[in-house]
Amino acid sequence: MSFLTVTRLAPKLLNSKSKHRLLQNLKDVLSDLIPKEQTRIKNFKQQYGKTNIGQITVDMVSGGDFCLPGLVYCGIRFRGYSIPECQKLLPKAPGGEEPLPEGLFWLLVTGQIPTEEQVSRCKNFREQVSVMVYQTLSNLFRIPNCINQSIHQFASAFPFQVCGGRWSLSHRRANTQRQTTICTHIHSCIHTYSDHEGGNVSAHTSHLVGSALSDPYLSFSAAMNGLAGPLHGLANQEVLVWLTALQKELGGEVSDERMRDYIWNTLKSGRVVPGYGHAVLRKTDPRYTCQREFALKHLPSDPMFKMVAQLYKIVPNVLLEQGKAKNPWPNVDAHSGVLLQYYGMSEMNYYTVLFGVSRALGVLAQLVWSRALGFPLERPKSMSTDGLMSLVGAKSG
Ligand code: HAX
Repeated sequence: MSFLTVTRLAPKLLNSKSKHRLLQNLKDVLSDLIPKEQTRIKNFKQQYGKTNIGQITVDMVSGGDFCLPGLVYCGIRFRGYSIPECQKLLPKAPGGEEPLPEGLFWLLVTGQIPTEEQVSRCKNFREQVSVMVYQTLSNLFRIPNCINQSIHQFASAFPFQVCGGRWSLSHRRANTQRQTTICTHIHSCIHTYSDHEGGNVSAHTSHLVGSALSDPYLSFSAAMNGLAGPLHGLANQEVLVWLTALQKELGGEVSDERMRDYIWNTLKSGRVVPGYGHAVLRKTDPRYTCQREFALKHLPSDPMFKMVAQLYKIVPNVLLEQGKAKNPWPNVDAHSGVLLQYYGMSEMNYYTVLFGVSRALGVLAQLVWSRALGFPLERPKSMSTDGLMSLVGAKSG
């Protein structure tokens, strides 16, 4: 896990190979990069493999791994580039203002900013995908397991009561064409979802499953099931459900005071404010900021956006006053639903699927490197509570 992250945070090093500008195919570029990176990691391990990089405490072991120093983290960056840098440097569609997904994938997998020619070759590859693949993907929405999951008692038992939908929805085929058209308009809003270091549930799951040499399809499916959780990817849908309920209950424009009361009622009923807080970030999510800037430019008068903007002024103070959340600031999911809705994607159940489409770019780029560098099976050592107690000399009675 740690070496994977080292690779992901060493982009500029890979970037220095200017000759890659001449290689137009992704496969050629990777064939050149991979042996060099293999050697670099091997040398690093040989020299520093036994170097101690931190301490492990009982809190870390029993606290969901949150603080284990297994990942290097320096904010949300794509191979070292900030979101605004990516927006500036990556190739765009003619007349477009946002990076093309193929260019972002190229960056994620190679660490290099691609040329327009390189991106267009990737796009050609996409066009070769057989119709059967699309049909099969469409049919996957009907996996019986997922239907079972949506009616299972866990779905209703979850304390966050507005989490109505599942990512594995029974998406209505009749709408597929319309949704696809909408998707092409809004893909520029969603590139921000593609990657976010290796520790989040979806990225980590794909890495874990892939470490058993499960193929990319299996690894990605597993990741998507993690993404479907309301504390992770489903949150963008939850946000919109919550906003809609807020709008319905309070009416059109509302005072800050009434909005504050509504937020407190949410908290007092034992629910979380969706779209706020984060496991590792301790500031406003830069992906939120990116989407906010997009909204300020393209939909400044949209009533839902105005509500999101008003919440941004109020929620952090309420969460600070409550004193529980370590990060009172909005995350990426606080905004995306409003953008999607504005562009006509009214089926909220589909939001997490879109997140998944975007996240595929990041986790699959990661998987390429995991295999190229031969990362081992991931197998954390586990121990019982009694074992942990005796390890630190505590009485187990
Ligand atoms: N509203 C109310 N309470 C919150 C909160 C929020 N938005 N965020 C955290 N808290 C509470 C936690 O529930 C926890 O309470 P308890 O001590 O009673 O259990 C306490 O504050 C400490 O939590 P934390 O350490 O700050 O946060 P965690 O690392 O445990 O959890 C979460 C991080 C993102 C799951 C959390 O902030 C949350 O539930 N947020 C709302 C759901 C959400 O927006 N999820 C999307 C996150 C981004 C993402 O992955 N997108 O895909």
